Amino acid sequence: MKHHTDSQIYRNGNSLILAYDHGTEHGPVDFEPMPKSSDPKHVFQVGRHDAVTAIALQKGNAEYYRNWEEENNVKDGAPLLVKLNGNSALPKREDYYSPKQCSVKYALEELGAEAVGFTMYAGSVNEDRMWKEFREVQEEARKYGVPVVMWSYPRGKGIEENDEYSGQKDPDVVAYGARLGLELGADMVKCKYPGRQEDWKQLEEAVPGFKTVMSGGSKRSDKDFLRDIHDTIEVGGNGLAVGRNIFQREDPEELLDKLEKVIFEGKDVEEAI
Ligand code: FBP
Repeated sequence: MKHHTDSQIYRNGNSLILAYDHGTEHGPVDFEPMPKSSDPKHVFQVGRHDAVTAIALQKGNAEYYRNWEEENNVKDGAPLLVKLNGNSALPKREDYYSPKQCSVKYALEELGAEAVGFTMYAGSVNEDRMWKEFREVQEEARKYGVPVVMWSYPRGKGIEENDEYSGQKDPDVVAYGARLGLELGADMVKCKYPGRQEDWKQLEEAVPGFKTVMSGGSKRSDKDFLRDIHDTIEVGGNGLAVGRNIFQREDPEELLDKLEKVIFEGKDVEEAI
């Protein structure tokens, strides 16, 4: 069974996934720096930029997205990636867990998704349960022939209580998370950037030829952000899945223009800026 590399979520082999599931994961607090970003229609509109190869939404927003497209006769909206699981910042849990609230069938048949996404918290006491849920998602997605993107975020007691690791951004942990994506049957992994190019190189060496994208993280300057994404691509990365660094900007299109040059046109930071 081959990996899905011919989907609309790729352009020249790379991807820029606009993630907009923060209202679930972090709450409305993420929209405070740019209040217009709490309106999904604003972010859907941003997703029409040519650089965006997918928009990642929770089920409710995905329904809203399809209605928005229909009502406004939008034909060039970003391909839809439905995030099948997710968790809020509200509960006090024994350890990390991301429950599933959308089936592959619903995402594909009702929402017409072009891809699906799943968060995996390896290292949590809930890892076994999440593996089982991922297995079901992955096998179901294969029947429909759509790519599965794993938000591979190892965290929880297994990481925190292991003295060999310095936390969830430890390069060994991040590389391990990427490898799990490959071995559990994802088509692409989205991983946190540990902070140095050599760390991403280590990750790439753990998954030769496998699709990897950097997870955006909190907002930083255009230059710093472009530098990070450039450095990952230079050592084999395939792009970006980004939320706050886009929708927390007054003019996201400006940064998307620059990202397009770095991610899809192989430009240097200085050429892109
Ligand atoms: P950002 O670019 O804003 O970091 O978004 C990427 C993302 O994976 C989102 O899809 C998700 O909402 C968020 O980060 C989760 O981050 P965390 O679990 O580290 O709080």
